[in-house]
Amino acid sequence: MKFYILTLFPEMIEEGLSHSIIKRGIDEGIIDIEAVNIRDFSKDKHKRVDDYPYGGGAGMVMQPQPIYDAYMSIKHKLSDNCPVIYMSPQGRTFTQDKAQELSALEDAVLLCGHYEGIDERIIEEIVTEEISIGDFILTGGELAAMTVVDAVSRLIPGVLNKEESHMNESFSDGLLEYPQYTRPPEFMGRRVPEVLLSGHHGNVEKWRREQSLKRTEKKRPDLLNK
Ligand code: 4G0
Repeated sequence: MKFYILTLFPEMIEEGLSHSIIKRGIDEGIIDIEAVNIRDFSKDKHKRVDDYPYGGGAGMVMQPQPIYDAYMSIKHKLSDNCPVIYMSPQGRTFTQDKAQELSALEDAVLLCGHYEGIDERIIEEIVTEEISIGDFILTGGELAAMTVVDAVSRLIPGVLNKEESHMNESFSDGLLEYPQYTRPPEFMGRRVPEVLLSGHHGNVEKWRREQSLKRTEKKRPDLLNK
């Protein structure tokens, strides 16, 4: 899968996604990330990409032309049904289901806004959907885009190894993960639950299922009603 990221901070994207699991996915050719610098498409002699909002008010708005030209510069490389996703606090909340849906695509464009947002005509003209990673405001859409790339990439076959893949199953059953322990058997006077040391596989499975349910009830009761 190829991700095209339209941004004012391409180095932030490249640096942020150049580690561990995502790096391996890129190195193995399973995923590809192209950060396109919107500022390169400014026609202003000072390379400006923002301007004052019509009607007045606080803050600046990203102008439509540099974003449009940045998009047109990659358009010939995009698949026919490639979504153009605007990372915005006004979008639908990103979920594991949404990550699963996107992971089936050939490619996706992620548009990162700054300032008070972007000129509405870009949303009408090129954006196909808006996604939010949660109800909070960030300085820019880059951290949101990187979150989406990470969550989607780890669902693409071959990006995770066999061991790492098990971690996906925990959220897929809609329950939280059971408690995990490693050596030593006692730490600060706290013992690892005896059942885990017993070697009785059936009992271990039963205990873990109970713990998952209890934990979900306590920490995320909203998940149980789904
Ligand atoms: C668009 C995404 C983009 C509009 C982006 C800000 C949070 C998220 C941005 C604004 C972002 C998120 C109207 C402030 C850039 N912040 N929750 N910041 N406004 O996904």
